[in-house]
Amino acid sequence: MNLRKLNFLKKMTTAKKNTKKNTKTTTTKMTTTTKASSPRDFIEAENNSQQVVIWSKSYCPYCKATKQLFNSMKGVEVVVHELDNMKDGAMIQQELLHLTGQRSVPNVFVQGRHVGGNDDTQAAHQNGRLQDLLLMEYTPAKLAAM
Ligand SMILES: N[C@@H](CCC(=O)N[C@@H](CS)C(=O)NCC(=O)O)C(=O)O
Repeated sequence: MNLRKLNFLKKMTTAKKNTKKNTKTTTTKMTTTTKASSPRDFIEAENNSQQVVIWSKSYCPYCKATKQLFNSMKGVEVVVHELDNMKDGAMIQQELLHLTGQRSVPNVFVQGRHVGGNDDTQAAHQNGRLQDLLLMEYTPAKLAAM
């Protein structure tokens, strides 16, 4: 194992410990406008910079269940984009379909990784994958930049 990889694994262990101690409360942000140059840029910027992003619709019961799940988790920062309240919402939904193969909402990303809809997210919570993703300090984008 090379030194870089070893250092990365050490950092990851520390990150896991720190994350467990973290008691930051969950924040939910509603966004109604986009400043990015294209829907795709906006989606990628959000997914790659936030711990959890839920592409949602305000009236959707499946979205509500997903938001409740993340709101029940301490120390997890969640950003919710209600597509039905956004000027570019339809274009963003179309772009999400291109990116993920999924048209329905919620469309959930954790640490830049696509998790899926509400069913997928609840299942990931049950089988532990969601917790693994939430604890992943070093995302693919960060690793590529190392
Ligand atoms: N099985 C899906 C169901 C999601 C679903 O049916 N969402 C509806 C909104 S409640 C949807 O996206 N409909 C199409 C649309 O709004 O464009 C899940 O678990 O996420």
